[in-house]
Parts: sequence; C-alpha cells; structure tokens
Amino acid sequence: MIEDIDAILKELEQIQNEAELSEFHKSYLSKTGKLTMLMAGLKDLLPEQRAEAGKRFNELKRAVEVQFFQKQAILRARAVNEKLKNDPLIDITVPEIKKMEGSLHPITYLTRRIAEICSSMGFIVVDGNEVVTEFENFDAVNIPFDHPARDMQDTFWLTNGKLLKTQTSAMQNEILKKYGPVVSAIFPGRCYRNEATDASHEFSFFQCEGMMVGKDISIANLIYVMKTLLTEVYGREIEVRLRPGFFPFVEPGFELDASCPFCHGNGCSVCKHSGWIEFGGCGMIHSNVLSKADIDPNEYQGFAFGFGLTRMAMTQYAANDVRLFNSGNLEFLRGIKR
Ligand code: FA5
Repeated sequence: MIEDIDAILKELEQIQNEAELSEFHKSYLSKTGKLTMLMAGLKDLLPEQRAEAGKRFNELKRAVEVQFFQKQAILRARAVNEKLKNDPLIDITVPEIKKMEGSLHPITYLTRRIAEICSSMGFIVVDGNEVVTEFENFDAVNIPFDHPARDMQDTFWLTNGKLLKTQTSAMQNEILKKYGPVVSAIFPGRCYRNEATDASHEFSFFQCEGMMVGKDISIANLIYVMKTLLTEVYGREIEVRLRPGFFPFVEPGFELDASCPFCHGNGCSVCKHSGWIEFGGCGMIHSNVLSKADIDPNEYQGFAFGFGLTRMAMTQYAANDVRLFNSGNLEFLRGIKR
C-alpha cells in the first residue's frame, strides 16, 4: 500500500494544469476513487492488523490530500496571473485606489452633538415623524385652518390627507400627550416646505426644537438652556438676546439672537457685521397648545424653542449654500472638519 501511495504522490507532483488535477481528484479522492477503494480493502485484513493499517492509511491519505490542495492553490494562482497578464481590460500598472473612509453627514454629526448637550441638561431626545396630520402640524400648535401663518408654510400633501411636516413644532402635541405635563424634550427632524429654493432656502431641511414643561418654568430657564446649548455647540462663550417675535404657538414669543461665535460680536461677514446671528424662534408655550394636549395651563407652563439645524450647520461648517447639504457633493462633505 505504501508503494501505491508513493506512486500516487509522484503522479500528483507531475500535474501541470487544473484539468489534470481535476482528473486526479476523480481517480483517487472522489467517492469512487482508488484511495477510497483501498480504504475499503482494509476490511479484508486480519483483525489484529486492521487498526494499525487503518491508522497508517489515514496518515498517507492525509499526505495525498495536503499535497493535492497545495497543488490546487499553486495552479489557481498561476491561472489568475496568466489571465491578468493577457486580459486587455485589466491594467495591473494602475496605482492602487486609496481606501476612502466614510464619515457621518455633518447634519447627523451636529444632531448627535446637540442631543448629547441637551441630554446632559436632562432633556430626552425624541425622534419625530416626517409624515404628520394636519392637526399636529397646524391646529395643535394654534394655527387654525384660516390662520395666515399656514400660507408661510406651504408643503407637500399626501393623498391620504396627511402632510410632510413643515416644522418640528408638529411633534409638540404628541410629545406633550405622551410625556407631559412635566417634560423636557428635544426633537430634531427633517422638515419640508414648498420653497423657491436659493442659497439659504431648501425644500427639505432640518430643524431642532425643544420644550421644557412643568411647574414654575420661566423665560430665565429658556435663556439659560439656550446660552448653554450654544456655548457648548460653538465651544466658546455665547451671549443670547431676545427680541419680540410672533409664532402662534408661543406667548410671549421671541426671536433669539446669539452673539456671533466667529467674531466674538465684533462684526464679520457671517453676522453681516452686526455682531449677532438670528438663531431661531422661542417663547412660552401658548395656553391653547397646552390645553390641546390635555395639560392645564393654569397649573403648568413651559418654554419652546426651534431653530434651523441646517442653517446652524451652514455657519458651523462655513457652507455658503444650504443646498450643499442635500447634494451628496463629496468634495464638500470631505472638506468638512467635524
Ligand atoms: C418655525 O418653524 C417655528 N416652528 C420655530 C419655533 C419653535 C418658534 C418653537 C418658537 C417656538 P421658522 O419658520 O422661522 O419657525 O423656521 C425656523 C428656522 O428654520 C428658521 O430660522 C430657519 O433657520 C429654518 N428654516 C426655515 N425655512 C427654511 C428653509 N426653507 N431652508 C432652510 N432652513 C429653513
């Protein structure tokens, strides 16, 4: 049997291509191959010889298999090399394409950063819906059917009567009902408006909204939260100021300005040399909004704020066109330092 194995190994050594190797496999290693047959012949040996011979046979068979697989690897590599050399469509002299690492989209990165900061102040982060009801987007936040504020937020209506939310405020009612009347939540999300797009207006953009409701919540709490949030986002001390502003769902309502984080309030092109950046809207939640969420406004009150996350990203990443964020423009995305 040993002589047989030696002859088999020699035969294997002389094989020069994959076709011959496949033939070899068929003749020796397949179910009906000679080696398998030799194994079957072991049963004819005397019982006292069988164990020793079986062990020896397995060692030899293993040696053939190892050599077979080595040969197979060598022949395959040789065939691939031949193909590479002869295929006119493969140019092995082309330099290696550098591995590109992916990264978070700047809006995702900024959203996570804001969520982190607000969580540290005790806010929960709620993932808002994009498709909402007319009630949630308008009526629940004190914008009844005939209110002119609806005209400023024309959007995309679905055939089922729902719409793509025009403002993150559309989540207020659901959150107040679910978590109120004592709740601190932020709810960043994508909004849609039927816009004639330009460098600062997109049809789809992100806002971030926040609410704090409870007993004894005041404008002082609002100012503290906004100042802390902005100071953390921009990594430097930010001053905030409130100007009267109208939003149907807050009373009193304010426009919130932040001291320009880029020139320390001295005036630069980002803040149009005013030293201040218009940051978003805010105010004390209107009693009608609380009532619509079954919260007694005589017992509880709170503040709400909402700002353009995409616009914030524009200042943060020095983007001169809001549309870049939806563009998938890799040159822009790669240039951003997060
Ligand atoms: C609102 O949408 C209010 N819901 C914000 C609010 C919440 C006020 C809570 C008070 C209390 P406004 O329509 O101004 O407000 O939009 C807020 C911000 O969204 C804007 O300041 C702007 O930064 C951003 N924004 C609005 N429209 C667009 C647009 N087409 N493209 C990019 N950003 C936009």
